[in-house]
Amino acid sequence: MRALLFEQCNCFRYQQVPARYVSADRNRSRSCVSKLGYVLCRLLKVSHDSSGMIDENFGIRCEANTPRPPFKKRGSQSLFDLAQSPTDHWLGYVEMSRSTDDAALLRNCQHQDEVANFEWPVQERSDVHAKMICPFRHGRFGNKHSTDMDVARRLGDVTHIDNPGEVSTMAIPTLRNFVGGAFIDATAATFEKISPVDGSVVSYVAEADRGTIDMAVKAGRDALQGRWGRSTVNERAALLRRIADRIEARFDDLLAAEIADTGKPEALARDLDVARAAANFRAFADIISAEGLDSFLTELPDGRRALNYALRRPLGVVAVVVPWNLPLLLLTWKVAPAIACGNVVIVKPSEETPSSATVLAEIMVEAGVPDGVFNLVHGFGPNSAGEFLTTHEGIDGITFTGESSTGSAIMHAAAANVRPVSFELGGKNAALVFADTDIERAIDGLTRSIFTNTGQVCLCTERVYIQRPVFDEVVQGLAERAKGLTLGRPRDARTTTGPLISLNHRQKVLSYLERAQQQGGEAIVGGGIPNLGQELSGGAWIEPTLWTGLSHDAPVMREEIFGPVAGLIPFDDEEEAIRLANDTKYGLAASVWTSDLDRGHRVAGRMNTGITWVNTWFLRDLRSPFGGAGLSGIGREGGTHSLHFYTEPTNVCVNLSEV
Ligand code: NAD
Ligand code: 6OD
Repeated sequence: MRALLFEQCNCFRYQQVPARYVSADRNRSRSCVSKLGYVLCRLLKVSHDSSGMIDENFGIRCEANTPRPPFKKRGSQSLFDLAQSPTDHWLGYVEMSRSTDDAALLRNCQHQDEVANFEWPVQERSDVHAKMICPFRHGRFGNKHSTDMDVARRLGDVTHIDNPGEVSTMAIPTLRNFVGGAFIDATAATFEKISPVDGSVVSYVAEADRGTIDMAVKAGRDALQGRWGRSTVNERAALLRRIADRIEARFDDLLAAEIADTGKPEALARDLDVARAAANFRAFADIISAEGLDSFLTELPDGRRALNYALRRPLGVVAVVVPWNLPLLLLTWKVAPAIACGNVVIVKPSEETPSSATVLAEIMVEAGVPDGVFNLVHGFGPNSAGEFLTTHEGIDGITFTGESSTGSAIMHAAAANVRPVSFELGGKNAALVFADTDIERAIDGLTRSIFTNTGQVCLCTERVYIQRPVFDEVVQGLAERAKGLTLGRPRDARTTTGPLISLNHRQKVLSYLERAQQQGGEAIVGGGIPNLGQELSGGAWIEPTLWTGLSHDAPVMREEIFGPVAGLIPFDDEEEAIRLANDTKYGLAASVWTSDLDRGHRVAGRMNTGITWVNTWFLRDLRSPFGGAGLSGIGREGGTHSLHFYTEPTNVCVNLSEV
């Protein structure tokens, strides 16, 4: 056998690497091997030196295109235990041995020829500590600053190297649908989830077909007819708290999943997405526990009396269809109240963000959620899982977050069976900056409201109206802040801003950048694709962008873009500001920046939006109503508003008269 070092994993994209492939670039080979070594070291719980090379007591050997050694598939239930068919992508394997000679080999391989010509002993080696079979795919290990921590964590969850010499398997995970309390065998079709950071494959995802949706509906129906259908509020509140506890216990897995799918900065995923998932379950445990019921003592003029009281019965099987921008936050925001009210859910996360929902399915099992109460189906919208689910006759209600046009399509679907819908849709949110504001505080808040999550929050500001006397100062301050944002890998602590979710979405945002220019906008910062080097060139990166010079009527100021962009427009007085802010088909959110509290209350009260912040942005109280007017949605969720949507009130009238 011959020792081979793997070149950047690009070469594995289309599977077979040439036999005896040797890197032409020593540094890249070292980087790749280093990452493999890092992962193996974590698995074997040995140290990994700070320079990135493996522990000096370990050698590492990578072979390509060899016959597949015997392997043992491990039966873990974990998300990433998905090496279902390693032969499909079999490329080679890594072997690690306790040999200082091997380590020395790695350190000393200065020239490719040395590596190419090195002959490994053919006989079985007694000092082999572990082998890891790696069906490598593009980008998993090859990128210099890649998410090796994520990979290590993921592998650490599923790859068991318990005994020296034992063979274990690892692959890019295939995420499965979760129905009736178990992950079910992958359906025929799978699709690739691509990382927006560098274009690498994050996972293969089993796409739910109509049959899978039928199974999920049946599993839900069975649960409703069983013990779950008779569960008490106290039992459900306790269950929600256990789910929150398990979310916290699996915090790092959820974090890794969310980061891998979205590329968002770790701090954001940690502080917003995952933290809110636990908070959502705790909040609705409290809310359902405290909820009272309507009751009326009825006294008629003729002397008859009755007691009227309302019961809340669950809707039944609820379809939960959510987008990719805050995947876990938005999903749990709906699942928590739905389960609190005694429903069963069939969740369809976005095709762009299947991972955290899959971890959540595991958590449901760990928390003891009865089979069939939480079901998860993966796939796309039209002619896929989204459409199959929302058009299914067995669905009793649909709660949806996403684009307004998708909401419209789902409303058509719901109309056929006259099903209730709750919609949280798009926005073109305005900020009003008055001259009396504390400028620094306003600039801080606006920077967050324009650029958080690379502008991919439905509540983000895309229209900033600034009172004329402070226009230049605010514009300059915002431009400086935008220039100060750091684009980069999610686990890099310096990163403030991740990529857009996909190249498709970037194409849409780029088209607005072009149109803004045609419509009279001047990009005072940004305006294109940043150059972040070769390694990130496959990612969906975009420059944070601010425009001046656009008129309020320009189409780019009227349509939701959903990127790190905003147009800055001057106004003269309060009436004009209110008119401009309200002149939109949307009605989701607004923010008002002023030191005059009277003005703050006055202006907020006149905004045609579901929510208006005064001197802050995205500060949430989960008991308050949340939703939008106009194209921004139908209904409100949050606090008792959620309970209203997820239940059917039933009035009971008891005659108290003697006749
Ligand atoms: P999207 O509407 O494209 O997709 C949302 C979900 O719907 C996905 O799971 C998708 O697969 C599914 N879907 C798409 N077409 C479908 C169909 N015909 N039938 C059934 N399901 C279908 O939205 P997106 O691009 O994922 O998310 C971005 C949008 O979401 C933005 O418009 C943003 O403003 C909006 N959003 C709104 C809120 C809010 O609270 N108002 C929150 C987050 C995001
Ligand atoms: O905070 C929430 O509950 C919520 N639904 C936020 C929505 C953000 C939109 O991207």
